[in-house]
Amino acid sequence: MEPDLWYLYRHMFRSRLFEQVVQVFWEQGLISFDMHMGYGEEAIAAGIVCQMVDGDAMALDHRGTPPLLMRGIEPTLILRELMGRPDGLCGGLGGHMHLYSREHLCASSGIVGSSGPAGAGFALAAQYLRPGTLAIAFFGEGAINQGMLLESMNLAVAWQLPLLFVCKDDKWSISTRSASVTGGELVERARGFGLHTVEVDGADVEAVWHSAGEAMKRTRDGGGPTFLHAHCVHLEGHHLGFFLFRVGRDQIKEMIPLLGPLLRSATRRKGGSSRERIRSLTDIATRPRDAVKEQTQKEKDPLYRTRQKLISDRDRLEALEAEINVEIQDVMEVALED
Ligand SMILES: Cc1ncc(C[n+]2csc(CCOP(=O)(O)OP(=O)(O)O)c2C)c(N)n1
Repeated sequence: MEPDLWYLYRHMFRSRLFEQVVQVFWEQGLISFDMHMGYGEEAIAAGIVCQMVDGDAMALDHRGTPPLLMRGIEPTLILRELMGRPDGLCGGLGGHMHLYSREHLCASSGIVGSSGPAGAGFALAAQYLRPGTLAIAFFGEGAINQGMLLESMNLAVAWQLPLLFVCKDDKWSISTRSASVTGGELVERARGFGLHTVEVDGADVEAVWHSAGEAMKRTRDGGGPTFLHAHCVHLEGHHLGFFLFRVGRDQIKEMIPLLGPLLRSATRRKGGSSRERIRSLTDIATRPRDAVKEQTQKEKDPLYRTRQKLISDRDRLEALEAEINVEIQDVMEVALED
C-alpha cells in the first residue's frame, strides 16, 4: 500500500503554519520562556501519527506540538495553553512542555527521556485493556543516555510491550554535539536490548510512513516493540531565539559583547594549555556557523521535500495551502478572544 501524500502534506503544512503563529506570538511576548519548535520534525510526526487508531497512545517530549495537532487536538486549545490561559488545553498550567489530553491518550514532558517510561506505561495499559492498540514514545537522541529511557527499552522487550520508540535524531542536544557524549551506534544499542530496529530519513514522509507502518503492524500483531531511528533537522535550532543560531546567523553583532570576556579568559595566567585555549576559541568561532549550516539545509526540510513532489499539480497544492491558511488565521483570532 502507498501513502496518500496529499493527506500527509496537509498535516505537515498545517503544523508548520500553526507553529509560525506560535513563533509570532512568542516574538510578541504572548508566549513566554523557551519555545521548542517541531520545525523539521513534521514528516516524522505525520508519517507516524497519521497511522494511529482509536485507543493508541503517545508519550511526547518537549516538541509535542506537531503530534498533538496531528492527533486531532483542537488547535485553539493548544495555542491558548501555550499562552498560559485558563481556557487552554491544561488550564494554562502545562505551558508548552507538559501537555496532556485524556481523551486522546497523550502526554508530553520536558524531562528528557521520560517519554520512555510514560510510553511503557501507556503500552502496558494497552496490552491489558485495549488489545491490538499500541503506544508511541517520541524523544530526541540526546535522551538516549538517560537511564529511565534505557530501562524502559529493557522492560518493553522483557514484557513484549506494544511500544514504538521513536528517536528523532538532529545530532544536537542544545549546543552539544550528541556524538561527543554518546558511544556506539544507536540502533546497535537498541538491538542489544533485543528491540527490532529501523533507520529512516526523517525528512522523507513516505519513507517514515512505510517504516513506521510496518513497525506498527508488527507491534499490533504481538511482534513486540520497535526502535525507529529517524534523522531530522531543527530549522530554528534548539528553541526560538537560540543563542547558537543567533551567533551563527549574525556572528559580528552577537560576538562583539563576548570579545572582552573571551579575550580575558584566553589570556589568563591560570588555566588550560595554549593548545586547549586555541582549540576552544576555534570551537566557539565555528560551532554556531556549523550548527546553522547543518540544520537549515533546504533538502533536509520535510516541507520543502514533500512540496517538490506535489508541485506538478500547482493548482491543487495552492488551493490546499490557501484553505489551511484560512483555518490557521481563524485559530489565531479565536485564541486571542477573551
Ligand atoms: C532530565 C533532563 N536533563 C536535562 C534537561 C535540559 N534539556 C532540555 S532539552 C535538552 C536537550 C535534549 O536533546 P534531545 O533529546 O536530542 O532533544 P532535542 O531538543 O534535540 O529535540 C536538555 C539537555 C531536561 N529537560 N531534562
